[in-house]
Amino acid sequence: SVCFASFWEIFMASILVLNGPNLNLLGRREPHLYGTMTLDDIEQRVRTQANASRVAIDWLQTNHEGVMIDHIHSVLDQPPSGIIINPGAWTHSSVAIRDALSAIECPFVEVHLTNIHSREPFRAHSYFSDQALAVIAGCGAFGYEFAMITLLANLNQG
Ligand code: CA2
Repeated sequence: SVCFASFWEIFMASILVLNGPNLNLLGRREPHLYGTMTLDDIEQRVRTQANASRVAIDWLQTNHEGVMIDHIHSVLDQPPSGIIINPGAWTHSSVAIRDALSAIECPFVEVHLTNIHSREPFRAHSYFSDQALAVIAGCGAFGYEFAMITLLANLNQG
């Protein structure tokens, strides 16, 4: 089965993109902080990039912690090649999502639109960063694209 997994990954890598609470408001409120792109705009850009790299994308945004955890559990037995996660405010609060992610046997990249280190002090701590393959903060929507490049580069090395 290990052989089959690598065989499959050569032809079709898959990336799960997880977005936490309030990110559905992007582009509609606080553009000075979070930019003018909507989450749908970001998803379109990521899907275009994925198509060009022959990567399958599974995209989720939810405002409900349990929904996020259940979705992570749903890929336990068939993990994607990698996960891109912007946990939103759960970055600073959720041991539960951290634990769920740790159970999945694939690397993840943590993305933040803003530089969480230049904002309120409570945003500087993340429950995810020490487990992440990479952390990208302050690059706006580009962060998702950089995260995909990082995951694919890591796949090709492994
Ligand atoms: O910078 C990021 O991507 C964050 O993960 C965004 C979260 C914030 O709690 C984190 O500290 C950093 C907030 C997402 C909420 O996005 C909004 C967009 C428009 C209007 C209001 C909130």
